[in-house]
Order: sequence, then C-alpha cells, then structure tokens
Amino acid sequence: MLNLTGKNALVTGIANNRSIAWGIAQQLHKAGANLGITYLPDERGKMEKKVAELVEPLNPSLFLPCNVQDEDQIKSTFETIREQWGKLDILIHCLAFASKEDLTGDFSQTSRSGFNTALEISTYSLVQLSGAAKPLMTEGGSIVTLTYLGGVRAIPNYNVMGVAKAGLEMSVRYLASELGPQNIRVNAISAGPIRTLASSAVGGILDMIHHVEEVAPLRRTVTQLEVGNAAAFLCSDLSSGITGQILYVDAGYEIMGM
Ligand code: NAD
Ligand code: 0WE
Repeated sequence: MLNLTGKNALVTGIANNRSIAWGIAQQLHKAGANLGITYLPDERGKMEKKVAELVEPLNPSLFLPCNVQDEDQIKSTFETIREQWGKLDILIHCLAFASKEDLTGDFSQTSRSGFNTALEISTYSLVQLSGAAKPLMTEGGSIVTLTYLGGVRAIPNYNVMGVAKAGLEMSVRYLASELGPQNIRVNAISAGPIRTLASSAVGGILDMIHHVEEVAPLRRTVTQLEVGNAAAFLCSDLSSGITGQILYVDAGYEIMGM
C-alpha cells in the first residue's frame, strides 16, 4: 500500500494554506515521509514566519530559504540535505512566476525580460533542482512537478506561462530519459484550476472555475488534497513503472472537446 516511511521528501512552493504544495506536503506526511520544506524568502522575513507556523504540525526536519533565482540558496539547500539526510528520495517542484502584465493582453507584446523571468523561474528551476537532486538520489527517487493545460492548449491570458509549461513538460521527458537508469522517475501533474495565491491574482479565474464546474465530467474542480494524493502516488512504489508522464488531475476536463 501507499507507504513513504523512510523517504526524505523536499517540498518547494508553499506560500500559504491554499498552496498546492501545502496539499502535497500534508499527503506526503500522512504517508509517513520525512519532510524538508523550502520557502521564498522576503526582506522582512514575513514569509519565513508564516510558512514555518503553517508547516509546524508536519514536523519538517529541514526548513530552508530557497529562491530559485539565487544559485547560492539552491547550493546551500542541497548541501544541507547532503549533511543532514545523506540521501534524497522525493523532490516536489511546485512553483511558477510570471510578471502580472504578461498574464493579460496580447501574447505578442511579452517583453524579453518578462519572457526570460517566466521561463527562468517556472521552467529552468525544474532542470536546476533536478540536477542538484540527482547526486543525492542514490537509492533512486521520484521528482514531481506541477503543470497546467495552458501549456498544451491556448488558454486566454495564460500567455507566457503556457510557453513556460510547454517547456516544463518537455523538460520532464528529457529528465525522465536521463535519470531513468538511476531509477529516478520524473512526472508532472496537470492540475485543473484551483483558487490559490497565484491563481487568485489572475483576472477571471472565478469564471474559469465556473466553466470547469459546468463542463468537466465530474462537474466540479479539484482540491489541493486531491493533487496531493496523486503526488503521493507518483512518489510511492505504487507508480514504480511510470516515468516521463503528465497525469491530469482535473476532474476530467482535459478530455472534453466542447
Ligand atoms: P502558490 O502561489 O501557492 O505557489 C506558487 C509558489 O511559487 C509560491 O510558494 C511562491 O513562493 C513560489 N515562487 C515564486 N517565485 C519563486 C522563486 N523565485 N523561488 C522559489 N519559489 C518561488 O500557487 P499554486 O497555484 O499553488 O502554484 C503552484 C504550482 O501549481 C505552480 O507551478 C502552478 O503553475 C501550478 N498550477 C496551479 C494551478 C492553479 O490553478 N492554482 C493549476 C495547475 C498548475
Ligand atoms: O500556473 C498558474 C498560475 C501562474 C502564475 C500566476 C501569477 C499571478 C500573480 C504565475 N505568475 C503569477 N504572477 C503574479 O504576479 N495557474 C495554472 C493558475 C492560472 O493562472 C492563469 C490561469 C490559471 C488557471 C492565468 C491566466 C489564465 C488562467
């Protein structure tokens, strides 16, 4: 059965109690995993305090700042894992960012810097974190990232994030191909729209959610905990034959043509 005891899991992307990464961390904890949590530090340390209070019940044995735009923070995160844990089994990549002005209006007007930022934070970070995790996954491992249908179809206003997710999904395949011989599996969960800090900042997200509630086979949206359950599955031996895949956790929305 689903059992992650003895597994060391690094979870990125928790900002608050609505984060998808929070749903994932709770389900990995429930399955018995030992957790390390990273957060995006700010100048005043507000995020550190907020996330620390939130995750306290999950007893993380590591709690570290990790801005993926900062090479040194990534280095020291994995250095600490090497010293404290010795090996890593699970990496959850659950972060994305594009500048707000690039998530509305004409895609053709995306600035060079906006394009670069979105792909650096949302796409390259998976490659970078996986490369850092590789030498620590000495007993095999599982890497899971979060993607969205807007990386496969043109969804209004998703714009540069769609390009970033297309790159992310292809990165999953190349990483799976490279890391498979070391028994490291790499998969993505394509989640349906969920109200989180990132999505709530997007105009029209409620209309999109209502559309999914009308059209998706299950006639509802999905929850962070449902995504967390799928992630726990992809991190466990129950999915030992699965790598390089995009698993839709979207109440079935993706299959519909109308
Ligand atoms: P969220 O705002 O809770 O999470 C986004 C996280 O990215 C935050 O924790 C933030 O701190 C982190 N982040 C941003 N820039 C960073 C940086 N430079 N370094 C480190 N961390 C950084 O929102 P969410 O909706 O839970 O998003 C998590 C993932 O799920 C993203 O990849 C998103 O694209 C994906 N996703 C979201 C939805 C949705 O509808 N909410 C649907 C499908 C996929
Ligand atoms: O991947 C996402 C959210 C990504 C995101 C959201 C923001 C808003 C705040 C990345 N960067 C930022 N930057 C900000 O300043 N989702 C899948 C949720 C989402 O975002 C959309 C969606 C959906 C769904 C944007 C446009 C249209 C639909």
